[in-house]
Amino acid sequence: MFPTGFVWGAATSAYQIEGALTADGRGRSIWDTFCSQDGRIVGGDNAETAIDHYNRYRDDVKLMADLGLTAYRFSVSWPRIQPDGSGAYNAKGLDFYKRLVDELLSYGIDPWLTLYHWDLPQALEEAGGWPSRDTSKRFADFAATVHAELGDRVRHWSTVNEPWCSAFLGYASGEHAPGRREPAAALRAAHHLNLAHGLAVQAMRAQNADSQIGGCVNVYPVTPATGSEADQDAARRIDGLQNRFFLDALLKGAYPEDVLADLSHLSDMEFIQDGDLATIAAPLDMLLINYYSRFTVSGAPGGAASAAAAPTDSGSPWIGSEHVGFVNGGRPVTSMGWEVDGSGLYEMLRRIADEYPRVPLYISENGAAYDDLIGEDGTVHDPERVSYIDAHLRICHSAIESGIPLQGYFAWSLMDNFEWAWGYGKRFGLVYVDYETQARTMKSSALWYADTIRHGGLLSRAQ
Ligand code: IFM
Repeated sequence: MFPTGFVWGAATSAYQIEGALTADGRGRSIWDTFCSQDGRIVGGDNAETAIDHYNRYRDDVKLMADLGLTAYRFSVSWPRIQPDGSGAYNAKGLDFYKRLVDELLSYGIDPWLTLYHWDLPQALEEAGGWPSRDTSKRFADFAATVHAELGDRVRHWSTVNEPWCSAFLGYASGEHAPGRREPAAALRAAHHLNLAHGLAVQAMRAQNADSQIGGCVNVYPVTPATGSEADQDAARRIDGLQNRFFLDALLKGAYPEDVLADLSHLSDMEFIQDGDLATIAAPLDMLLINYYSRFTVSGAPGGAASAAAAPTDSGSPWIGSEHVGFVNGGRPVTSMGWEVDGSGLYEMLRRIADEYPRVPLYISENGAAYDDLIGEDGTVHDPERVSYIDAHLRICHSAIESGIPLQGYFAWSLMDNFEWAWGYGKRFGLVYVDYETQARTMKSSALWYADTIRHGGLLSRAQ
């Protein structure tokens, strides 16, 4: 049994589900541009319709109520609310989120709002994008406006979802929008995403001390493939870029010295200005943790190829450590090629609770893609997903028992959706979506999750 008050949620993001990219005055985002370029998205997919949540949000909220969710984590689309990323706001865009939130509240579902899940207004990219410091300031203004408009009905706020992905997949490997391959720019982007987080926290705090505000990081435990010096150095480097660059900044107010040294050939770091780190480390009410898998790495020359390679032609996101190989650790994998390893979740929770004490923790994303099929009887049987979530929830339970301040869990994702460069080929949902008809069908994992929530804990071990 989980403690009373444990948050049982599911998560989505605007660009992956809404569609309606030109409706009601929405501006253009970097992902609209990226999807229109050849070779960027598997199968040439795009998010013009996605799963039509913009028009079907009432039915989708009803599904959440049927599942018994106590909370729903979603993001707002910046270009829907502020089409050019600066200047005029679009009342119709804001109204959509007000209607969505009111619908959630009418079922007693707590809205958890993420301000940025990767859909930067295209106009801001044209002005320099995240490598430009001004984008952080634009984001703080945007955060203040959304918070002023929705702060009366939304209590839980998070700033930037997975800044690692925006910075390093967007500006180093080019696997994500805007598709740039400029390592030095990616480093600036990473700092400005952190700064954007800090400035937004300040702006929201100044308006309402009751809001619960957090940052959101995607963490991976990193294991050296062998005990060799080269492999251990590879693990230190990847852990530094993936985990410590963001955790240390947000929670300790410092960048790790070894990571700055690894990157010193790229920049003199002049973009890190006095006071930035104090801004970034503004006290948080909660830390949102996205967890999927573990990395095993090798630093040997000619090391193994990535175990989770990008779907399209792209460079390395691991700036300064491009030589590191990602090795198959021999565990079962999901259809993303990601290794299933619940013990890594415990490892990261323990480490975060010990190194950065006193911050309440939430798993804000956890889940798995599998090749789900709808049967002739209209059901979707996804035992691997049940077993994945069951195993990770058991880890969450042990973490709580061992004193880690973990207070909630959000499955990724509520529904199948647009999986970025992978298009629609990867299904993460608890709910199956038929992309032709937009029909929603609860998979067996959804029914299992609903039972778990109803019970307040895990029943017998999932098969
Ligand atoms: O779909 C993504 C989500 O947008 C961010 N976190 C990881 C998920 C699965 O790749």
